[in-house]
Amino acid sequence: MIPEIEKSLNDQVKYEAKASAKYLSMACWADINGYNGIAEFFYAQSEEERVHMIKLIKFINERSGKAVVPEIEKPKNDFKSLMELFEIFLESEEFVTAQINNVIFQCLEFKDYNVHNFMQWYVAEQLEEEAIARTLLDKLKIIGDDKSGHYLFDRDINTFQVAA
Ligand code: OFO
Repeated sequence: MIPEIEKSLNDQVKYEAKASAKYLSMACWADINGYNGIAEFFYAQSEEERVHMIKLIKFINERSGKAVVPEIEKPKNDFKSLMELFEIFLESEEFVTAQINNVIFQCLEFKDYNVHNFMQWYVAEQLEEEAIARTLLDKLKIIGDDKSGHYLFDRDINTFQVAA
């Protein structure tokens, strides 16, 4: 495996691990503040990010690279509001998308079409996740500070259909 690409993929492992830890922390906050639907949503998101991380790790190792399990700092665990929670969610997804785009760009520079092909799965996944994050934030903006709106948002969050 091209060393520069191996380094970028290992960086990506770290971003997925960080996203997983961040969403787990967000799930905990939601759980202890009575938002059970939102907690379930972020527990599931956290799990998904872990799956993304493992998929990268296996790919690196199978291609004669060396995957590095990253050290992760403690994520933020207190949030001012649901709005802040979902703003962080969208920012986090946008950040990951930008990093994936960098990897894709690098693959083209090095003419590494194998990794380029592998990364297409992440491109599609990010498209979907960003769409979900944007839709949820838009809904919260409509709801504003309305408590019964928050109640319904929490109740229904796992049933929203989002077209990416
Ligand atoms: Fe890993 O899918 Fe979002 O960040």
